Amino acid sequence: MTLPPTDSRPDLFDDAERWSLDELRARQLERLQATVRSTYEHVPHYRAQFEQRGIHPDDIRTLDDIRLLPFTTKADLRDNYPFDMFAVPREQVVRVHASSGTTGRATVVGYTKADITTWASIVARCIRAAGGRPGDIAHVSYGYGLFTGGLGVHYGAEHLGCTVVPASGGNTEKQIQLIHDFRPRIIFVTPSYFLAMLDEAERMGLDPRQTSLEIGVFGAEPWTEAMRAEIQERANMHATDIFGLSELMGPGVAQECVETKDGLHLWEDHFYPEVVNPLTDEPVEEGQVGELVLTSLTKEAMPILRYRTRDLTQLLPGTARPTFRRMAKITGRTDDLMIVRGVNVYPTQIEEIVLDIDGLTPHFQCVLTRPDRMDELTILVEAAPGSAESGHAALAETVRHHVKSRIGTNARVEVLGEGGIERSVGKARRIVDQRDLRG
Ligand code: DLL
Repeated sequence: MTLPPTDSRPDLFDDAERWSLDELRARQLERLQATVRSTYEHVPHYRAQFEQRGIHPDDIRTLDDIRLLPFTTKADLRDNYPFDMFAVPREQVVRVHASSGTTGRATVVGYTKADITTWASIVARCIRAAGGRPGDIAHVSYGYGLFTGGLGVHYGAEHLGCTVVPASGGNTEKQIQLIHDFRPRIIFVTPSYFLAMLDEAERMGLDPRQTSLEIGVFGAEPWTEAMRAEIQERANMHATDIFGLSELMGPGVAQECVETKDGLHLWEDHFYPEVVNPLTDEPVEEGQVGELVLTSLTKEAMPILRYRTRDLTQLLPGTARPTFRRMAKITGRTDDLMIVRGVNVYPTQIEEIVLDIDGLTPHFQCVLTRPDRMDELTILVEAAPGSAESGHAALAETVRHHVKSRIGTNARVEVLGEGGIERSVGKARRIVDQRDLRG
């Protein structure tokens, strides 16, 4: 495989990427103190939390004092729906986004004018780290709308000086046509939707290895090293990982550097990371896996303290950007954990297995049922186009065997024909939970 050459030019770094570690820590403390003060003075939810714990903004004297602060959960945001978490008058909020979630009310987030500019500059930094440059044509297939993906990346790419193609999600054939005609160098899309685009390109008689695309910035859902290898091979382009969440801003909280592809640098000048044990809420030992907890350091409209992301990862020392710590690729979410007869299973583990087996497409879904009060996992996979149905039983057995030997659990496996697994144009739905938990 010969991937396009990358250049990592430090002359393109912004100021914060050049700060010494001491300077970074000093700025973080200053910004944390200002954030805490703003939440205390302007957000009744936080004021009440501070009073309940008997703490005051003046108690935050070092970065370690962050542990005195309350966590924020998705439930807190729902309880303050729609605008009660804002720390500025509503009139100063120039945009809102919302995430629907799977249950209950949406959570709403807001941005001041300055927040939008800060966000654009952070995403521009991500794009540079991914290898994008001013002047590149940038194709955006993240959804536009209440979801932060499309508009977040759009403003960042414009800020960097790219020519942006706001394709949004869906209408796959048209996307392929646009890529063919406009010749973008960089694409922003969920990895699962990109796979559907590759299938479509092949169906249209185009070779995905021959497109103009050199760089992909993939995120909004977990994806594995096996998926990276699959995409890089099939499309002959660099696949980098971008992480973010609406509650903290949107895409761009962390980004992988193209020259190392060794995890995502967390932009610590804007977001302060911790990793905690989700059961005890205590910090994990350095380098251990746990739940990522993030505090915003520069947000005006909706500052957020110690947000429980539910994402599982570990913190690693910086490499391509030495002062910023990295987060390892996300292995799953605390709420994606499937406990099947006592064994912990995450969809990313299934993804690795599926991608390892010849004769399967990379599309899959995990269906949970509960016959006789026992959880049962059925893995739906899809045979490669043109494969004979007579081979499906053997494929199913191969998957079943790998799941048993590598993860340690029994699963039923169904091999479907071409197109049998639903394609999503945004985040893939990996788990279909059909359990009746009342029984
Ligand atoms: O997904 C923001 C985003 C858009 C990120 C485009 C990257 C690219 P939410 O809809 O609020 O925001 O969902 C946030 O998605 O807590 C993770 O569980 C998951 N997620 C986001 N990026 C990644 C990633 C956007 N690179 C939730 N790897 C997060 C794994 C990711 N999971």
